[in-house]
Amino acid sequence: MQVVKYMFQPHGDNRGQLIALEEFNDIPFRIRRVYYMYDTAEGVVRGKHAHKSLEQILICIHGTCKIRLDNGWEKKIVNLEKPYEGLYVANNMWREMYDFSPDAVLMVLASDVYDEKDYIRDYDEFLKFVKENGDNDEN
Ligand code: T46
Repeated sequence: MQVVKYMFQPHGDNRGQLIALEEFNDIPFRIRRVYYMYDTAEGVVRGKHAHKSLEQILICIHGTCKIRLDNGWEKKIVNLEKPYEGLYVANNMWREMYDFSPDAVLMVLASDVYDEKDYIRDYDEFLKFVKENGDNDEN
């Protein structure tokens, strides 16, 4: 499983840093939704689901957190620690977000609007789905 991390270009000057993200230039899909989570309680694990078709980029714009990715064959842990790095999370990928620092703000750019029907929230159902839908360890 390849972990795809984007390193965004900061536009820095003596006032500080600015990052601009444009769909199809910096982000590989049309951005149809932005959401973010903050004030995450200690010890919490969020996510614990996959999406059938949604693609996302996760950016920890403040603080730090960890992301566990699982494509049904392999698991990887990714640290998000910088506001200029974005983790691409494809569809058919189980994700868990955890170890949030108290000041963490995790922002997500999503390729579609919110749709509960796109979620797979049961791990066994996820394994069945990826195995039936022809995904393999190249993901
Ligand atoms: C994902 C990970 C990285 C909405 O009303 N609209 C939205 O766009 C979202 C994302 C959530 N909600 C509501 C649904 C729930 O009542 O907000 C509540 C918390 O959502 P959820 O439990 O799904 O949050 P996470 O952190 O477990 O997962 C979220 C995304 O849902 C998911 O797509 O990939 O972040």
